[in-house]
Amino acid sequence: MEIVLVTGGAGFIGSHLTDALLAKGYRVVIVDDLSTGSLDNLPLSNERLTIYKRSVTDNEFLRVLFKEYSFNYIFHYAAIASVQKSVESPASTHAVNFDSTLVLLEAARELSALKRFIFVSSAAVYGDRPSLPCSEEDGVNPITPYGVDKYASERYVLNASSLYGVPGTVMRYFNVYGARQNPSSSYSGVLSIFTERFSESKNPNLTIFGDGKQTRDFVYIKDVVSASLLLMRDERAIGKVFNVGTGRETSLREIVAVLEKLFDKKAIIEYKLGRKGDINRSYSNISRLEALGFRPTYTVEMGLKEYSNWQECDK
Ligand code: UD2
Repeated sequence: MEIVLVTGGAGFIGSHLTDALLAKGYRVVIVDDLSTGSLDNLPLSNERLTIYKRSVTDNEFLRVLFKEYSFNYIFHYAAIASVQKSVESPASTHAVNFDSTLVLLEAARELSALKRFIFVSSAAVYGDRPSLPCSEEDGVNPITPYGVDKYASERYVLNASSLYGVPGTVMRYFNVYGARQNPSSSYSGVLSIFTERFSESKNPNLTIFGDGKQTRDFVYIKDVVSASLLLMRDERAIGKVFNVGTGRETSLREIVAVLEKLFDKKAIIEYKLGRKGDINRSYSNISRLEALGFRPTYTVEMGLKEYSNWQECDK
């Protein structure tokens, strides 16, 4: 049975990938310090699932772990996913968002059965770009510590393919949303915050930073999992970077209109100054991923409908 290491596997995205890997018959080992993830996200009774509540910055633990398991695949999700937090505390976020990648790569060099090291990067590496959509062939311009750490990690992962024979693939996720995304901090993803407000209140109070015309490529969790499984198994992905998005941009104002229609409620919006390091427009060119057979299946309307149904049931 093949074994997959999923760092950050108790988190919003990592836990969905874990479900899909278990359903496909893999054995999954999770390393997660549960700082933002939760055991509630995981099927704890599944005997092919092993969870270690440890940090990916704990080198000694990782050394022992890699002696114990001969991993076939590694997905490196563990990160402090908040761009704003990286702006406020660059040193502490760097230790998680960058150092952990280096340590894992060093450990991966010793694994003879490793088929793939998949690093989860972000659209943050593109920064604020004059030309859109963001394409993997274009240059990058990360404007926050988070983006810089993700980009540096990407380079190490791609170089490890040629330097040490560690077969690496990089996924640049755009704005992922869906079930289990935690709406409760001020750093939470905008769709988790907005959808929760709509589902909980008659007159949802929303804060929009900036004018609300900023756009994002909002990609539903199920499409993200499909893309990740596809990249894991397709050998053409080795040594390459892939955008994972929908190829469409949606503004926050458009999102509010979709939610107003979906819930049949009117939002009360307070506009505040834009956030430091915030990107104005962002959306992906996904032709590289499409060339491997990927098609996004969820529009924002469909994804938000399914997500809000989950939120209602989860109460
Ligand atoms: C997302 C990712 C981040 C990184 C980045 C790359 C999430 C949660 N974060 O950050 O990890 O990959 O993309 O570019 O997916 N906003 C409001 N009101 C709110 C909350 C947010 O107006 O209550 C605005 C925010 O200022 C920004 C937009 O909504 O303009 C999206 O914010 P976000 O935190 O959901 O995601 P982003 O793009 O900063």
